[in-house]
Amino acid sequence: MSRYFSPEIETADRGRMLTLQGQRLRATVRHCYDNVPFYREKLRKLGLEPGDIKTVDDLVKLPFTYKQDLRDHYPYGLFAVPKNKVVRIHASSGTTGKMTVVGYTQRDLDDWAEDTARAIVAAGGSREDYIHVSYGYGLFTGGLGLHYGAERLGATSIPVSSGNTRRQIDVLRDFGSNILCCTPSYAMYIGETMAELGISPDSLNLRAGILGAEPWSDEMRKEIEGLLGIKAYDIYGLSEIMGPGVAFECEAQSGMHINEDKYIPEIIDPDTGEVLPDGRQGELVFTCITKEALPLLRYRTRDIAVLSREECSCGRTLIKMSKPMGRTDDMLIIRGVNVFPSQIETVLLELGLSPNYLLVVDREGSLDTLEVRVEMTPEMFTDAVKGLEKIEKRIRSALLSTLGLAATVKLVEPKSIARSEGKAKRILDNRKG
Ligand code: DLL
Repeated sequence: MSRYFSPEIETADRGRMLTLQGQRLRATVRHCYDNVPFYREKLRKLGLEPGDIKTVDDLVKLPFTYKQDLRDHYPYGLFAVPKNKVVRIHASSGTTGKMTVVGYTQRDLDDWAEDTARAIVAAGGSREDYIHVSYGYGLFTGGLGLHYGAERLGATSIPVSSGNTRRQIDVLRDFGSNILCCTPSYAMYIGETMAELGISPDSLNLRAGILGAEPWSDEMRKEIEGLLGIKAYDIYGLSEIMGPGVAFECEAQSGMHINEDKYIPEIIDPDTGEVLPDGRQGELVFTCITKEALPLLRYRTRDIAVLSREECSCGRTLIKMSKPMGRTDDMLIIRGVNVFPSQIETVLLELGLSPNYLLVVDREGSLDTLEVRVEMTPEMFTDAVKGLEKIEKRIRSALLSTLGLAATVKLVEPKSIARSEGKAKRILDNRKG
């Protein structure tokens, strides 16, 4: 069993990596300039020609790209190839009702499968393994992202998708799954359910988990490892850049190696945009250097992290990022679903309700819960209880269809949600770790 999926890249020396990145960056900037009017205009405004970008050091000259830019060009306006070259679409939540839509050519999908195949090998996987994929299949990138990586490696994918925990456990046990891919909170839930059912982890063949898509702590890692009898590896990614596998953890379990042959990372000061040296905490920014369908330059992830070039005991030379330590915006991740308070506000206003609301996020056992408290208008306050229940139900189903997330809804008395003199406080996050 090889320790690396792409040894020549994963252990490349710095000089070789910089040369490769430079070549690919030049080609990408040219591709963006020639095929994406948005980038052509941006570069022209800065007085830049593609030829001005020669090496990775020139990256700082390039403009940033924001989630808002994707939204402004919804759905396909930043695509750099004709429609007949796009073979797949995925999407994730945007800051308002609109989704962030991403596209892939066949070569993009091949590159992506390589990313997640590297992650599976780094978690000790090989072609002998059954890879149990419990990330959601669909517009979310988790399911299909790991799925194709497993097959690319020559392992066996088991596309269970998320939900139906009892059946997940049957499949884990009866099909002999070796590696479980899902969000850390779902891994924990599976583990707890097994304990409740009296199913010992020893009755499974599970060795590892490849867990990500939401923040999780080292304490949670220990709990999951204990409950499932596995080694739990972190995996990071975002749809705009590719999906899961932008970065992945190795046996050292101390940060995630970035697939920097495809995504050049930078850490910047989120307020000034200034690039910070390795080791400093700031906003993670990625430039895609192999993407055909949606090549993004200096994309502001809003994730706060630290980069490190310290030698890794696994032998990989790929730069490492820390676990994301927070976000520069107000995006919440609840049961793996990205949620912006502004989306909830839009739903409430569309239903003619008060924009005074509070989101209470908590964790019951291992599952995140969301309670949306909405102030009644004075007219509603005089309504009979039955009428209020109906409104709560309407809000609940509107939230479910917009966010894909079940929430508890509570109508509260007018003026009972604290007003703020500065920024409104919309979120009460009681989750720890
Ligand atoms: O969550 C892709 C993914 C799927 C990653 C499966 C890993 C496993 P999005 O839905 O676009 O894509 O959400 C991206 O999720 O900017 C982070 O804030 C957060 N995130 C992703 N992975 C991690 C992680 C997928 N390992 C956003 N730790 C990112 C903490 C994570 N946060």
